[in-house]
Formats: sequence, structure tokens, C-alpha cells
Amino acid sequence: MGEGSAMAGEWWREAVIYQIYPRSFQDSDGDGVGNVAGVTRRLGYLEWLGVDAIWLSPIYPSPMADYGYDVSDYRDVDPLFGDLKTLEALIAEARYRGMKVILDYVPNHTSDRHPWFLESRSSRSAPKRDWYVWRDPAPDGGPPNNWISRFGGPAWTRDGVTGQYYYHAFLPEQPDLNWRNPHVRREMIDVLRFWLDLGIDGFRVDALSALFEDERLRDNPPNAAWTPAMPDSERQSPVHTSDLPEVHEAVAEMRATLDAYPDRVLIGELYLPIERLVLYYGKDGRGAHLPFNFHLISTAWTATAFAALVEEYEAALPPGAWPTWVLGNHDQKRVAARLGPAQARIAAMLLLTLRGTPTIYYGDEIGIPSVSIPAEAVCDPVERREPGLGRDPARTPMAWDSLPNAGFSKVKPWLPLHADWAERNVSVMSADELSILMLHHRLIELRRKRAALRVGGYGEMSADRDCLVFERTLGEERIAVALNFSGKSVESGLIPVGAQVLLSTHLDRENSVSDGRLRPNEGVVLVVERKT
Ligand code: TEU
Repeated sequence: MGEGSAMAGEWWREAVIYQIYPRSFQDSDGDGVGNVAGVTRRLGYLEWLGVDAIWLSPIYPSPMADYGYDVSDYRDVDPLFGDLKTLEALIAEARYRGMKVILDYVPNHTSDRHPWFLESRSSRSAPKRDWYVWRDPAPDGGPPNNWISRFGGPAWTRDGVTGQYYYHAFLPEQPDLNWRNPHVRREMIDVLRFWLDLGIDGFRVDALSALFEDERLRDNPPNAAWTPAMPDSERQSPVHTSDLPEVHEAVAEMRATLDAYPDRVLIGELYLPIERLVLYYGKDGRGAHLPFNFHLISTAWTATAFAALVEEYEAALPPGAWPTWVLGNHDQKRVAARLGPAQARIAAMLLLTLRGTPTIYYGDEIGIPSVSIPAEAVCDPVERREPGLGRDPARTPMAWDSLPNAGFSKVKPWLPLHADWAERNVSVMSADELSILMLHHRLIELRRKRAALRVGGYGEMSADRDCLVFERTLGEERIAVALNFSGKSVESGLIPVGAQVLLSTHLDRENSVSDGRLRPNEGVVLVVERKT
């Protein structure tokens, strides 16, 4: 399916994207929190790793109620992270090294301290009143309807100043902008131009599906599958608050804005079933270039489940659409925590050999496991609202070396490091030929060498309970990938015997000849045949 090389300007088709959570990447000014200058300092590492683009989680001025996803000024950098000059220096240095810089764009909501909201809440007749979603209380004085926040609890907060309620899909500190208001739209689209003019290469659009709510405010129906063991936010089926048809019009406007500049990329954050997700590619180039596909995270970890997932996704992609895969991000449990260290290697090989643009989450390349956060160190407000669901364990500092605080900071970091940071860090692992870090480095290197891995077609060869075998083909080039999802040794009739092993997750049998077997938790990339 779908082979071919990247079209001019569509660098993102062949790229490996790397997500940076700026608070946790590198501190350069000794406050225990990472910053933009710290990212610049580590670009050499990222160049060595081989990534093509970095996406920064929000760096805008923010009261940090949701750690930057509550923006109080869309056109600046929070002093905690630096300023516009330090960001421009990062862009220049990245460009010099051939890397792109993608920003997070948070259009659904602002901070409750954003000047727009302060004005909006000041009176019912304020010029910006309609920039947010205000409604009268229900007859009993309660919220206007039953909608709940994605972080649990009611999605409406009553404001004492005017007695009306405002809508917030997330925290009360994150009031939703009213995208039906043309002034809001114009202003928010202009924000994109501000960053495009500064040289930003694209955006990851936050919470995209939440952009519109039902105008008639109809109640969301209960989710029949909900049980008390599930998060409060899943009690309802969000039919009137998520993925409304109007979102696609807004995406088209964002896309048209980017299209006025060469070589930019629009990525959407969308937790949706595949058939709804792929609609975000839009018709006739009016959608996102890459609607993030999070199904590697939510699918059961078996070979058969993945074979079915890839088949469903590949079949659903509209003509010309380019696939994309994600294993982890700042909202999800660390991949090594979900799967354990051995299968995290299989996951890395899967991510970096499937057809489509992969996004690596910082720290996953060194296999950071889940970090237990003592009660007094909890930061994420979600942990207080829905205990056990907090996202701090996936946001802990990057470990660079064995010096105090892992070279992340001169002082105690804002969140604790993983327990084994003295060994699990870039300096130690880059000197260990067998480490998971070297596996990432080698996989990316292999993608660079083998066009079939970057742009070749995908074909499933077989999947049984433990073993997934697929191939990537481009012209005469045929590369097979065989992944053992189990801790047992497997022999599958479809693992090509006699083929050359380009890479094993164990990193110890490059250039050997395949005997048709995989060791426990082993994945291999093989050249099936190459006639040039
Ligand atoms: O997340 C949007 C979102 O839908 C999340 O609630 C997601 O479903 C959940 O975290 C999965 O566990 C984005 C950002 O990625 C997140 O960090 C922000 O808190 C949120 O938007 C609000 O801006």
C-alpha cells in the first residue's frame, strides 16, 4: 500500500518528530525547571540521535495551572522558559543543524488570567463577553446542562461577577474560547501567522476535537460502558462536546493559513476512533497533514491486535493521506512503564519501522520507567481531581549524565528523577552499544539509509499470537520486520530464513543471517531481497 517518495516541501513525511516537554528537558539557569536555552544546548544530542523535528509543549506566558496549557499571552515566551530572543536562537540553531521546530498551539481555551477573559468576565455587556462561552444558570441555579470536564467534575463554573456560568472542557482555570465568534477566529488565526513569520515550521494543535460545543447545549448521553473504575470524565459520551462538524471548518482555516507559507506542517491532537480520526485529513488538502494516531497507546499489546490495527488504519486512510504513529506523550503512562523494558524495545522498533511519521516522546529513548511521585511532590492538578490519573510520572526530568541531578539542573528538579538515573542516562547509555538509546539511534540511522523504511509501502506478512511480521517495500527493495511480542523464543514460518539481519532489538547480530527464529522479546529488521 501507498509507496512513493516525499513530495517537494513535505519534509514531515520522511521525518522523525521528537516531543520535548520543556520543563523537563534541560535547565540552564538553575531554577530546577527546564527552559528554551536548555533545549538549544541539547540540539547536538538530538542531531546525533537523528531526529528531524522537535515539537515543544507550550512555552507561552502562563500561570501554569495546567503547566502551560493555560495560555495568558499567545505571542510571547514565559520568563520561566526564556524570551522571544532565546526562542529565535533555538530556531536558528535548529535550522543550522537541519532540524525543524514545531510549537504547541492551544486554541480551545485560554488561561482564566488571559486579558481577554478578564475583560469577558467583567460584565455581561463587555465587548469581549462573547469571546467565551457564557450561559445563564439552569432554573434551579445549577449549571446550564450536564456536561462534564475532561478532567472530571462539571464543565461549567459560575462566575460571581455576573452570575452566569462559563464553559471549560478542562480546568476552571482554562475557559473555552468561543470559536463561533468571528473576532476570536481572526485573532487566533493571526496568532499562527505571528509564529509562522518568526520561522516556526508547524504546530501541534492541542485538544482539537474540543473546539466546538453544541449551540443548543443538549445534554450529553451517559456512556453505557462506564463503570466506577473508569475516570469520571468518561461517564458521558461526549457527542455534543467533541468532534463536532464545525471543527473541520476551523481546521481548514488553520491549514489555509499555513499553506500561505512554504513547508509548514499542521498536526492535530485527536483521541478518536480511526474512522473519525482520518476525516481530519480533510478533503482536497483542507485538513491536518498529520492527525495524531494514538492507537498504538490504546491497543492491547499483542501481535494480532496490532496487525488488525495497522490494517484498519491503512485501509481507512484517504488517498494521499500520510500515516503517523505515537507511542507516548506527556499525558500518557511512559511506554517502558506500560510494557516493561524488554517490550519497550519492540515498541521502539515498531514505531520506527511502520509506514508513517513517528513521534518519539523525550526520555522514551532512554527507557525512563514510571516514576512514583510522593504525595508532597504532586504537581499535576489532574492527580488532585482524579487520584491515580495524574500525569507527573510521565513528565519527569531527562537524565543526561551521572552528575548530581543527572545533569538536568544544578538544583533539585521540579519533579523527581527516575530511581536508576545514575545508570539510565544519555552519557552512560551512549557508551553502551547494547542500550535502548543505541537502539533508537540505530533504528533512526537505518531509516535514513533505507528509503523503503521511510516511504515504502506496508504489507502484512503474518501475525499469530506472539509474532508480527510485516514488510516495507520500495521498488526492488524489500525489508521485513519481525517482532516477538512474547518472552518466549518463537519460530514462525514467515520469518525469512537466510535473509540478512540489518538490526536486532538486542543489537548483537547485525549482518548475520536469519535462522527463522526470534529470541524472547526480540525484533529484527531484515533485507529480504535487494536488486538494484
Ligand atoms: O490534552 C487533551 C486531552 O484530550 C487530554 O485530556 C487527554 O485526553 C488526556 O490527558 C489523556 O490522558 C491536551 C494536552 O495534551 C494536555 O496536556 C492538556 O492538559 C489538555 O490538552 C488541556 O490543554
